[in-house]
Amino acid sequence: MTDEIKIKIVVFGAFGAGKTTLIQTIDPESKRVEANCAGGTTTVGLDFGRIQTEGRHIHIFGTPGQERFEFAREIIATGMDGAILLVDATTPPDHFTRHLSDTLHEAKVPFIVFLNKCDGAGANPAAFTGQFGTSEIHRVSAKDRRQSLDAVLRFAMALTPNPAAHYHHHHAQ
Ligand SMILES: Nc1nc2c(ncn2[C@@H]2O[C@H](COP(=O)(O)OP(=O)(O)O)[C@@H](O)[C@H]2O)c(=O)[nH]1
Ligand SMILES: [Mg+2]
Repeated sequence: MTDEIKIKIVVFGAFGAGKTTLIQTIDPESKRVEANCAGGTTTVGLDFGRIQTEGRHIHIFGTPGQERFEFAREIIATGMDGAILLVDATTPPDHFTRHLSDTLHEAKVPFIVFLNKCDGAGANPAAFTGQFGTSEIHRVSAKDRRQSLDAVLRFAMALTPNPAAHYHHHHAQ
């Protein structure tokens, strides 16, 4: 009988930060799920990937990046063991990303920051120094499989599965 540990990781980040790319890179079999919300008038996309390693089943969910889908993010985030905040390092720090960071700190969810698109000449990771409190920051390219997988696995292996973890949002100021 195997005693497999399930780990739920949720990827947050603004629209275009690279969430779908990251999940596709680490799990080429990952699925994109379309959910109907707001009475069927709005479609919310989410990504779902898996990594199986050393007795751990790691489930990775990508959240919708649009601000108005706060409710969908809450549902996807319920019960997460850890979070990744994905940031597009080719654009200046923005209010929405700061809001996500504040929310995750308040929820006391273990989370790390990936400064993404660091493969490109346009990336300016130094602009994000001090933006995310005490959270660890990694410079990555979501298109680079080894880099992305290494960073996600190192984070996932250090997490303690916590079935009681919840995500509480607060409104952006
Ligand atoms: N140069 C570069 N482009 C990236 C990287 N990750 C994502 N992109 C591009 O950024 C755009 C948005 O990525 P996507 O994964 O759809 O973002 P999402 O909205 O957060 O899911 C796409 O055109 C990607 O090809 C990266 O690491 N480097
Ligand atoms: Mg996406």
